[in-house]
Amino acid sequence: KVFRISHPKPDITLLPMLGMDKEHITHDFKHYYSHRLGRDEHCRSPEYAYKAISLAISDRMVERWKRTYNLQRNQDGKNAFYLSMEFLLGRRLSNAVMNLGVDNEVAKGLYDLGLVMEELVDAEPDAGLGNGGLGRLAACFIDSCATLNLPVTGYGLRYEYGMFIQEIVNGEQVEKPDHWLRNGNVWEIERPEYITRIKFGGRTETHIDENGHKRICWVDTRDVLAMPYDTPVPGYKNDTVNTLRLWKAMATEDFNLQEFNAGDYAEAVAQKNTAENITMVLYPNDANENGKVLRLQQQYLLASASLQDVLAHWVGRHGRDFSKFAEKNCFQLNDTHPSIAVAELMRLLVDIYGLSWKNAWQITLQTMAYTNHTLLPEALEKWSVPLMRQLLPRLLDIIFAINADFMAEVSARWPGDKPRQARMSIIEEGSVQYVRMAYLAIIGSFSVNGVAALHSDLLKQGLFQDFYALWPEKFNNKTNGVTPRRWLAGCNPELAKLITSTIGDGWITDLSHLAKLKPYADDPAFRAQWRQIKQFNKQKLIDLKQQELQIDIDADAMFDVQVKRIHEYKRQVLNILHVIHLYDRIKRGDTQNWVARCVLIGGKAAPGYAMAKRIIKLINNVANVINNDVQVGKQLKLAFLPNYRASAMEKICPGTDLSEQISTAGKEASGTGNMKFMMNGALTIGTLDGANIEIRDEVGAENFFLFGLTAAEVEATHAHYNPRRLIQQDSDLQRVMHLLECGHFNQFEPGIFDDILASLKSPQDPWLTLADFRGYIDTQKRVEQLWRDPEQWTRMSILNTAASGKFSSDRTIAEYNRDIWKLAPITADS
Ligand code: B1N
Repeated sequence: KVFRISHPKPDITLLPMLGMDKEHITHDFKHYYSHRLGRDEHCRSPEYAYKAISLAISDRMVERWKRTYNLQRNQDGKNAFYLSMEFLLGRRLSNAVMNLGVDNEVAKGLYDLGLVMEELVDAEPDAGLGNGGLGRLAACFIDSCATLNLPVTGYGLRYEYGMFIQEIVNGEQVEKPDHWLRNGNVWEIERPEYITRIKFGGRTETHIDENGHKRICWVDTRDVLAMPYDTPVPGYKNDTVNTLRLWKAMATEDFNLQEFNAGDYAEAVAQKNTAENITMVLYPNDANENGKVLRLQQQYLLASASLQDVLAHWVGRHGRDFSKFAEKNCFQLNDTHPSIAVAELMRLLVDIYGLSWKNAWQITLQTMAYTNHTLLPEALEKWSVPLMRQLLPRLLDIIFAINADFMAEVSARWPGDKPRQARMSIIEEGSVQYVRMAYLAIIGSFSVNGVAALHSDLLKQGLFQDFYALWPEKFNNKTNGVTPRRWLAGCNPELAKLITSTIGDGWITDLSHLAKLKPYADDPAFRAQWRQIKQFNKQKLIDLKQQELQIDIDADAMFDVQVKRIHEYKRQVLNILHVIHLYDRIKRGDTQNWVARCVLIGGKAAPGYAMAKRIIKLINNVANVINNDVQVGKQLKLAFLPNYRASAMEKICPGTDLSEQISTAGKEASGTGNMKFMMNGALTIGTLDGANIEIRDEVGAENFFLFGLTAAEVEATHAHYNPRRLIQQDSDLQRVMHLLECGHFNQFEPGIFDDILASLKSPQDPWLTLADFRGYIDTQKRVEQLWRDPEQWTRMSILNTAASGKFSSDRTIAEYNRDIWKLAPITADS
């Protein structure tokens, strides 16, 4: 028998709040450095100093985190959940100190100890749990939700390996695993108390219960556990700290042991790997299909664990009364990746909580909302029916049942229209059947949105037109945005300071205030300061990159930048054609009024995307020829920036003069890098695609360098596209193509660019690169004309920042909340 001294109630709460001044923070810093991490004054490692300061900051966040949780719980209002396979958080320390409002205290305190805050910040590995725009958008969104005091929880996966690290060897991309958790992660808290169990495989059985009701059981499954890890999401100086809950797959305690006799014990334990593999690695494909069993397992684990978590919480508070569930909960699906949640919510409500199908469907339809992020057919997810039957048999049954109800609705609306039924069915027929996940998402959601005005229109007119005809009220637009905390205040402190000293600091939480800068565009003194800061940021970028890139860059050159995933539709090749054209002009001596340029290109290629990898090689080969040509000298430089990622963008966008947004019109759903550059005073050269259109609307056509076919013209051009004729008719293009075709950039590597050249010259080229060549070259000339007038350039730079207010993710999230979520902000006095 165990004897315990029992207290009526354990007194373990209510420690006094920790001090936010530099004395208290540095005290805790020292404590963690010496006691928790066990280092001493002889250990001068920014890694451990980073960890120690992060622990001190994390403590302060945890206090506000609990407070937010309790306020939210007491308020008992509606909650939203952002389900996403990707949260590209980047670095957390600098963001946390800024949002807690202790950046100055921390920097001063560390300085007194002989430490430089920036060096500690740079010691943090990026949390690269995303590919590109879609993942970074999710990270900006949760920042804005916390800043707007909205009760929104992020749900995602805790990949052991994030986005791969890109190295360039002999001009080619080499992928290195990103074991970002190697040195621990001070920003997360493991929560074994909320472990959930996820079923895979097995089969379904029908039982009749004591009331004579049919109950379906999913049996003989191979289960996996999902362990939650919570990361705090601090709002900007508002004491709100929301939660990002990331799931890690784990083997069940009894994993497969029963299947093995004692002799196979080691084998059975080794099988744990199969379970834990599920969240081992992020699929590194951006806007492309993944199609692998492991990916479907990831998707289901995210959907099931998150929904079970929300339902368990609901039942804990309300019992099995779901009558108010839809009033109080909303799930936002970040693309189709988590859209199996539609079927999973049905399963949980019907099979586990015993609701009727009809009732469960009402709840599902009132709680799910779907965001589409791409029109590219190769990115539209389809899962083969045989695969789904094997892995998720119960979910497949449910999808077929949803589809049967839906087909009845379609045939009632359009009697006898069989082709339309086939077009709209969740199940694509063929030698193998497929489940179309986008259709499941649309049918199961009350809201469907695109991510920029053009994109949302194209969804209604094209890809989803049948669904738009059936349910026009479901469709809406939510133009993307980026958080001004990270993407202006944090990454560009000098510019932020100038802006604040000019118009006050209201812009940090209401970016529309930036419009007040407009009159200053005509103030020469202000322009001089603005220009000086840009110059400073360019120099900083040079200092950072010069050694690594081994090229001599001049801060007076125009910094012309294209950083984003490498994809044919984004047309990095068009950029290269322009660079080769400039090189050709230098070699021909056509250099009157020359404008020195430094062209920077960065981005990762999906490891399986051969053409994208070849484009990287092309950029590097062209760079080699140009940068080593003494005749070219400082007139033109080209560099590929390896391992582009969120923290790299924080250094690149403040020092950029010209932002390249040159995708084939109609293909880039929105783009968000375009917004970051604009905020930081870059001018844009771009097509009428995605959010570029809205950027141009905001800043005015005269302050934007537009070129290229419109989306409608792109569609019309395909039928009669004749790239060979375009080459014949344009002597500049002819010379550029000749340099490429004669192997000038691949003297000892014959044929390596043949695929790129063939696709440029193909009448079937989906990206119509050569169709936009002339317009692009001419527009670049206009860019140079303006560059030669620094006063005018600076004026336009200021006007771009001043007009960027719309592109705050605070505005985007306010719209999601107004039109879709309808949440009341968390307040202290409720
Ligand atoms: O989402 C961003 C947009 O700004 C970009 O224009 C868009 O290309 C991007 C499958 C995707 N669309 N689809 C993806 C990512 C990963 C994956 O496995 C598709 N990413 C986008 C934010 O709206």
